[in-house]
Amino acid sequence: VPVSELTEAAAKAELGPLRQQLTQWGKEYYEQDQPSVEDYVYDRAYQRLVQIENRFPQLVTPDSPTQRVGGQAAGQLAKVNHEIPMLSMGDVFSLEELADFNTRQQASLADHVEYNLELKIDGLSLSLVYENGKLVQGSTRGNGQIGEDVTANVMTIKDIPKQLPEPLSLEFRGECYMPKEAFLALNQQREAEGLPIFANPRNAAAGSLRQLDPKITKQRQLATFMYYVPNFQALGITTQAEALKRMRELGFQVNENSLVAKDESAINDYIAEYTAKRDDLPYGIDGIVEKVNDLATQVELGNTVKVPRWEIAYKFPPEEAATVVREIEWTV
Ligand code: NMN
Repeated sequence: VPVSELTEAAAKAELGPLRQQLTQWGKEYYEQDQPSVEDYVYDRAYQRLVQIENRFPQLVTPDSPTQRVGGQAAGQLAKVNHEIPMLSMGDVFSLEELADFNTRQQASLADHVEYNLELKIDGLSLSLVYENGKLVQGSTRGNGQIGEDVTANVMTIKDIPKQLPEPLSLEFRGECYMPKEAFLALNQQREAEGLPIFANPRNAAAGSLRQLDPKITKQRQLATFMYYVPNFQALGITTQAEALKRMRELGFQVNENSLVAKDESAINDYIAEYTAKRDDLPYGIDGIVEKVNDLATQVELGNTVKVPRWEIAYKFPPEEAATVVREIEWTV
């Protein structure tokens, strides 16, 4: 039934099982690193939840998946409190939706908006904290407020600087991922050893970073792309593009395929370019991220309870074969 035709009673009846299903899929994905469905199946169910809640805002509950980030910090790893919450990201699934999002966003702003476009690396978010230039803590996002302490594990990741060239006391955030080649080799090895294989590079990265034994993480060839400085004021920078440049100078890995776009046609060209190049990259991407480039404007736009209003992900359409084979019916 299209959402526009739902009665409130029918919406209410659908919301319970829909939220339960998404919560279950979320647990499998965020906490167990073992998703049972493809992302687009999850995304489609999530979009329906968003649409129903938009139509019947009185039915929104505080425990709805639309109101919270990720999963619980699980397992025996120590917990870390995120002083600045690690949020989720809104997403759109077509160029039209993206243009609508931009139009609405720009209507609330006085000045012309420039965007920084970045690839959406298919890994998991990572926070790195430095004190006087020394790496002192690594943590996962968890539920956004409380993440998992993976300090011993990040110490084994080769491309993460353990010492910065400047005595900064600052947090940096980015994505931890497993390169495609490392993922294929890992699964081959696991198969040969009779172990269960990982569903995709994202889950392999998450499973490898969230280990109790850093020796296991060390064998897994994890890599990072850093993309965010929560306390950017400390660096005296004013744009996201500068943040990327500074992080690169500090020795972090920063993805080289970002672009400052001034208008819709530049945005659409970028999306077309990476939709075509996606399979040739040595790491997985599941979309592109568009960020308001001016950092003061980001602060002005702020966040919802779950996502920043200054960034949005455009997600690539699922591969056609997968769509046909995996039609999953989750509605009641
Ligand atoms: O956790 P955030 O930052 O909101 O990211 C959501 C992403 O995680 C989306 O790309 C979504 O497709 C994916 N996801 C997938 C599953 C699944 O079961 N395949 C579950 C939860 C999230």
